[in-house]
Amino acid sequence: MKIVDARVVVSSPGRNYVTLVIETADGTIGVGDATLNGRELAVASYLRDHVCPLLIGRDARRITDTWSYLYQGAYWRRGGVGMAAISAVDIALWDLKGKEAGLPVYQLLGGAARDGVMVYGHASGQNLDDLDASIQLFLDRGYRAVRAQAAVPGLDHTYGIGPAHDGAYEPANAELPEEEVWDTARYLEFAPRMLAHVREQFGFGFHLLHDTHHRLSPIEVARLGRDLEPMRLWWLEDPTRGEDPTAFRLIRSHTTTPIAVGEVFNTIWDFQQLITERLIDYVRASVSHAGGITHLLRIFSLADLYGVRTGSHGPTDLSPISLSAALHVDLAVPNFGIQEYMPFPSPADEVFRWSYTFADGYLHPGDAPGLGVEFDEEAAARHPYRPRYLPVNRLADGSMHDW
Ligand code: CS2
Ligand code: MG
Repeated sequence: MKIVDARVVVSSPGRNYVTLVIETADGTIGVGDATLNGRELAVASYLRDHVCPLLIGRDARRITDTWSYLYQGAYWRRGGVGMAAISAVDIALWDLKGKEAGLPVYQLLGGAARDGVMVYGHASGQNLDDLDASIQLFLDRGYRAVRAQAAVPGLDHTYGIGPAHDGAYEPANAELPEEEVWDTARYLEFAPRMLAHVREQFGFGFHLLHDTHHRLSPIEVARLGRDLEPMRLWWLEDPTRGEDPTAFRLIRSHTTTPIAVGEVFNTIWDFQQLITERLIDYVRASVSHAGGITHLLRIFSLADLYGVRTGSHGPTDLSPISLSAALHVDLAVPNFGIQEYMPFPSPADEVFRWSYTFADGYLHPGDAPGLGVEFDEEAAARHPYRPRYLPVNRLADGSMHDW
């Protein structure tokens, strides 16, 4: 299983994806996702210029050693770009290991601990009527869990609103970052009203989630969490910035609304205090940003010790390779909670052919050897990279705010 080639393909079948392709001497191909939305080329260069040359000649079977070689060997630790690169290598090596064994990756992780992976869909609306229609669509399709986001009255843009089914729910479609205006007071008045409306309309027979996208101060979250307690959320996501774990002590001391954090984190160290002090309920890490399958398993094992469950990041700005890798982990770990799921619109399906399937609100990664995703490099070449950025946020007076 000697590695003879490692190449990076940046393509844009709907949105930008960075894909690592590792080939072994017998012609087996392993694929990894290295996409970092809005900073794609930095990871592509990290891989092409600094990692791929180190992979040639290595034994693809030595996953843990390769992980440590790239992490410790870089001297510089952590960070989004470097960790996305290491994650892609790790995911591709697990894909190769599964292919060599002739087994789906989840079998190598201990086998299925459940029959399917419960997912949540993204319902949203410009107003409450649109939101109702969107939620109804997900319930009709069999989803057991739905995230609800609606436009805050009086604001021109609100995060998370859009035609969620076509993968364009976020305006990552500008050649330079668009500027949006945020107003916390309006949001804090609206969000409890919006989520109470959802429970009044649809009852409590499904799991309800909501994402605050890092925008509140800890004391504002404390109040929101209390206001939302009657709505029995599955989770309130990223209610405040995640950099300061002690902020969550304050939140925890005020509310029983469950908290999910970590889609922007990239190592176990980012989670350590949040998990060991039981300050959060769900780990939101992405397999392609938090060190691949190898490191994600470490984070999830730590979480399991403290009764914290998994809730992996899975938007369409991670490629289908990431979603497949996450599903193998989800199926196998004891403390699985829920998985985010947004179906990939065409033409992503021209470039990536996945074998996971959806039924009754659950995904299953399938039983193809490895991850079960084929990457078509010729199709990818038909969709070249386009510079695209996420928006930024300002307050009404022009101050920068978290988006
Ligand atoms: C979001 C993400 O999925 C989520 O919960 O918060 O879509 C996030 O905005 C993007 O991954 C940013 O690229
Ligand atoms: Mg989020």
